[in-house]
Amino acid sequence: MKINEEVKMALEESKPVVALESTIISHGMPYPRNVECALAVEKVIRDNGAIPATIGIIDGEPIIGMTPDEIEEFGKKKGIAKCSRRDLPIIAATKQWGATTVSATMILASLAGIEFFVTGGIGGAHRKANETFDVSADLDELGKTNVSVICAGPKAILDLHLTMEYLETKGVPVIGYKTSKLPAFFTRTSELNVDYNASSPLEIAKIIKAKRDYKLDGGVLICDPIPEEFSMDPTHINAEIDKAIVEMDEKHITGKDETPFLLAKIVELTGGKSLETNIHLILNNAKLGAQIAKEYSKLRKE
Ligand code: PSU
Ligand code: MN
Repeated sequence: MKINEEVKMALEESKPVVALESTIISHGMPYPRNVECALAVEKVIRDNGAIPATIGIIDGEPIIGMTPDEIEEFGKKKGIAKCSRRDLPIIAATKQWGATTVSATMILASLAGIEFFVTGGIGGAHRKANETFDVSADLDELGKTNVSVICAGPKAILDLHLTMEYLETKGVPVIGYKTSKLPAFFTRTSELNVDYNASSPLEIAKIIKAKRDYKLDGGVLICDPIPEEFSMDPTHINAEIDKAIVEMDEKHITGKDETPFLLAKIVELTGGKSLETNIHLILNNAKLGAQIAKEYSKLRKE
């Protein structure tokens, strides 16, 4: 594993470090907005007092803290493999490039000693998962790897109810930031409740610390609703999501190709509006993630 100097130093000095994933760059957004977004997210993390570490795999070697040039390459290069827990050993042994999903990013962050990770949305139980078994590896990872994830909630392309049930089974606390409703990525709310409505980054840091003190392996999932001014109309976005899912089924797109297909299709169907929303919410998550990481390192030093 290659850990960049700045990240290594920060970890040695117990400074706050926040991991970022690379699937969102290569499979989640089109070029060049993907690169602009990745660099802007890093800046927000720095502006809020933490060190960013974008994670990806280059020629089989995990990189913890990619350079801006590496991020640019990730954003441009075609055909980078989407890498989850399952794919990691293959990508490493065959010396491929790998864009790490939430699950693989958590694994590599944890190996490097990073405990916080900011992204847009996590994978979850897909609609009809009770028949297809299509449950993202992200959920199992949250159940066992000690990295907490800050996101804007699971996307409504998923079955949110099944996703919450699965997280409960795996023992993952789902915390809403200043909300008691589960945010659904493009929208601030859904019909479901989170497990706890936290009012400050410090309160969240204390919950994570308690989880560690009790040696409860796994992550905490923090859901930060998209700011009001950028949120989408639920009726409109849900109608577009339904259309995208119909087309996915018609085209027999399955497995790891589902999520990237749906993300790209929704951008197309909303005339690019969902992409802008996506970028705003990640920047918003980055701010909260850095604040939580900062509070947590203060708590650890007390
Ligand atoms: N959801 C999003 N944007 C994303 C992803 C999910 O809103 O970019 C990516 C993340 O990398 C996540 C992965 O870990 O998709 C989940 O893929 P799957 O559903 O195949 O597990
Ligand atoms: Mn899947």
